[in-house]
Amino acid sequence: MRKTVCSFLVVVAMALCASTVKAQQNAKGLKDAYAGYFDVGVAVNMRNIADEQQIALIKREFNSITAENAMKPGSVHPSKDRWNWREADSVADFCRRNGLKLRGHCLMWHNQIGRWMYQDSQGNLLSKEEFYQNMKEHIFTVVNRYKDVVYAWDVVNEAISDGNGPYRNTPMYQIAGDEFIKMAFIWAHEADPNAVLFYNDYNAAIPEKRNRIYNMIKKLKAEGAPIHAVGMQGHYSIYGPRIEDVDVAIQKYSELVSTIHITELDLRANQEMGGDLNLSTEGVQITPEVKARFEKQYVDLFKVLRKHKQVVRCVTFWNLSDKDSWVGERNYPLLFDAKYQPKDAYHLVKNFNPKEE
Ligand code: 9MR
Repeated sequence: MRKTVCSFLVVVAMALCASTVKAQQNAKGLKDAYAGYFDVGVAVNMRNIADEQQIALIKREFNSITAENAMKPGSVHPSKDRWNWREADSVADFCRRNGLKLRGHCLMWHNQIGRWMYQDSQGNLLSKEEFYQNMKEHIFTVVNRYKDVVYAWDVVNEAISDGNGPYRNTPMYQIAGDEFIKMAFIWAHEADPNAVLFYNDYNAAIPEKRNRIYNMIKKLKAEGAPIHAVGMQGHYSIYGPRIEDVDVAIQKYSELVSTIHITELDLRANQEMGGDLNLSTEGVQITPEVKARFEKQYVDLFKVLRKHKQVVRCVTFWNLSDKDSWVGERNYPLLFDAKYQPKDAYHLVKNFNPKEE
């Protein structure tokens, strides 16, 4: 009898132990699975950091934050003499409170930027001197305000053209040519010599655009621009880019910089790629075939990112769940579904086997 009770207790103890181990494993997030590789980040909106359950999810899974919109020039500096810090401050405070790293996004972009930065009230382009004065003041003020918590800045976003290149023909480019890109880096570096400074763009793995980005960084570095790092945004699709192109792009950029981040990762279920705002948010049917492609693309991508762990230091998902995604939940883009539940792809990305690599 005593023997039977003992065996029973041993079995119960083992079961409890196994379930604790399982619970521990389950409790571990992406950031823990990737601890020996790179940080895993997420772009947040204001709702994400106000809702207790979403906060818990963020803290469990991620160790780096990007403000999806709150720190952009148009948000913090809508007109020359107006600053609007409320949302940017709440993201910064969220990171301070929770000991999370914060990537600053972004200092100069042709989108979500007040026109006052580069044109007068009649719509004429400003002189280079006036534009530079505005840009310098903007960069110094923002970088100084978040110096204690922002460790990396996307200094210039999307300055390379998608079509006839090499540069995107923005008003800022029309005023100052590529010198404005160099000056943005110089001033960001002056404002915070410790910040890691990024050039950030989408479709950065597509060979043509990759070469343009590569040549621009090489040229501007030679002219003295402190470009420390490349942000490859992501905004991929289940059909592309080819993982070999991601692999080659990382190798190429590593010739110029020692740090690469995937800054805005999501995978659309349709054929579109990139960060262009004119893209549709049309979804497709998530058939078993689409789901399988989605999982394979994530698995293959993370495999190549792990291979480059010496240089890839952070991978940030662009939004917390499909519900938050700028490409729409019908595009099925992230590892958490519209109910904030992990998809099968989440487990596949998380539970990789390091021995197989
Ligand atoms: O996700 C962002 C979306 O909420 C905004 O409406 C949009 C327009 O400014 O910007 C989105 O984020 C962009 C990022 O800042 C830069 N790369 C492209 C992203 C998708 O457009």
